[in-house]
Amino acid sequence: MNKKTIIIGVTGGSASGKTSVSKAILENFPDERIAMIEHDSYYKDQSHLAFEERLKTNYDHPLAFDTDYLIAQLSELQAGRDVDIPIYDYTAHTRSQKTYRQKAVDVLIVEGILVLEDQRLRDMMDIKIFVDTDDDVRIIRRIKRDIEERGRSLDSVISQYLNAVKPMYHQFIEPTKRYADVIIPEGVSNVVGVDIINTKISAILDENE
Ligand code: UZR
Ligand code: MG
Repeated sequence: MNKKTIIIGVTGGSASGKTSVSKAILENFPDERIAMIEHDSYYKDQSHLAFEERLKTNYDHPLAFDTDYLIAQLSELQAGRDVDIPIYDYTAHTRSQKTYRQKAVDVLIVEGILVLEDQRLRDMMDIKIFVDTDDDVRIIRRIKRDIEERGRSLDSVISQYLNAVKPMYHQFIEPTKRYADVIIPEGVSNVVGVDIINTKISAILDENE
């Protein structure tokens, strides 16, 4: 029998805890069965633009992503073929020259701020999750992360937040909550929510055996 690849979408605003929730799911299953794919890996290549130009891109808009490429690679993985996923460089604001090899697995977690925005992507998903964390908690985390891990200044994080992150959240991300099967308040600290999802995945995996 041909096994079906299970696709789980995990979305929520920037710094809501999407990555942490995804990792909490990943930890529960053996590596050869489950993997996480980040929509961020598919930010468009901007190497043809000068660095100053790249700074003007609205990275919280659906058009910043090469979602066609994500869909194509997900289809390859569903067909049982390995793919080479691009690696994004947040400091240079463009795709790097490097890729990483992803093997076909039983469960794929597709994580990102806009993974429920594209209908074709939604239609590929078996479980759709929205991580719902208060705006003030998200901005505090975002400031810390972008300064420590993504090489930004405090002023640049604040202006990006007010000019793009916040308005785009309300225009594009928050409206996708309606498509979620499950809404997890407060992300990974919501142990019960994460547990329920893991139980559901185990059940689907058992059916697939
Ligand atoms: P998460 N982002 C950048 O800041 N620079 C880039 O080159 C590419 C992305 C940010 C983007 C978005 N926005 O809010 C965030 N801005 O990465 C999404 N401004 O990542 O879901 O991990 O927060
Ligand atoms: Mg993240």
